Amino acid sequence: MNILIADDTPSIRFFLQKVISDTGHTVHAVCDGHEALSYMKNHEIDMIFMDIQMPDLNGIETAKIIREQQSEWLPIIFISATENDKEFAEALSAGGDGILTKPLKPILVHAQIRAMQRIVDIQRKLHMMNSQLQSLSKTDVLTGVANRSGFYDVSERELKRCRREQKALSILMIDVDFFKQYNDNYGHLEGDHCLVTIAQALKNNLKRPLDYICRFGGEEFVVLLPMTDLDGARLIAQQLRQAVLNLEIPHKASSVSPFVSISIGAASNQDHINTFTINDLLTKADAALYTAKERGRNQIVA
Ligand code: GH3
Ligand code: MG
Ligand code: MG
Ligand code: MG
Repeated sequence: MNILIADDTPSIRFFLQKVISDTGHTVHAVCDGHEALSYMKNHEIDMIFMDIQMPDLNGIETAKIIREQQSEWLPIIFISATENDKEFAEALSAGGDGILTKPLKPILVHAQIRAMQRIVDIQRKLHMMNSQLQSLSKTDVLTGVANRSGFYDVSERELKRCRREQKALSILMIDVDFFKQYNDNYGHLEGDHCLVTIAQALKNNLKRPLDYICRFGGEEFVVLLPMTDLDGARLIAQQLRQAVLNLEIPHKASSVSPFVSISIGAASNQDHINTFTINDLLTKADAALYTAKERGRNQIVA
């Protein structure tokens, strides 16, 4: 942990620095509440030992400010020169997590650090679980690519960015041809397996880091192409269509190809950068996809 000491008495700062360093934690010391607050603006700290009686801004006032400013919980252990119950109660109400009285004893300082470390560890674990859950909720369980919710997050962000830079953004709507027949012929499990293979092929053939693929639902995928006009989108769509054909997944019930194929509708906001929404683009790409199906499938309409 990074531990901060705030105490106006030099001998206490010196003593605490030594005692805390012995535990292997990193330690920094300041002389009063103002210094503590300004140090915390520029440094990440995990715990603070703070004198209650300090001139100017005392420990209790400083703790109140910390609790107002910090969204994260930060362990605050007060140090007091007096055994004053009323003051102790006030210090804990202000947001303190523990109190040590002077003269400080190393054994209690160490025990206090271990106690706070336990809670800090739990807090970190919860953080990690929270971000894992967050990322799981944006991922399609079957194929491992993003799901629709992930797509909306990223596409809104990228749309704003493209607008700022006055660059076009394009969308591909992809649908597997005659997939109902594929399921009917090879079974639903084989159908699932086919979707996983297609998703991976699509993902592997998107070379730029900003390009983003999601499973939009069923056997439909949507690809987001930031900083890309319609010509660029058409080019990428051709590569993706070819990549899926190259998988050579047999599809004997398809009337357009011996192998599983896809149809793609492409749309760009290149002529409406400041007005088109993501839904406008999806609607346009969906209409293009419908035309691609009508014209015989296994092709791109832009
Ligand atoms: P088209 O060429 O016009 O797109 O024909 P299609 O048969 O692919 O179109 P349709 O929308 O009628 O059928 C889509 C099929 O995709 C129906 C459904 O059973 C299948 N499907 C959707 N989601 C899944 C899935 O998660 N797993 C499997 N195995 N099949 C799925
Ligand atoms: Mg003092
Ligand atoms: Mg479909
Ligand atoms: Mg289909």
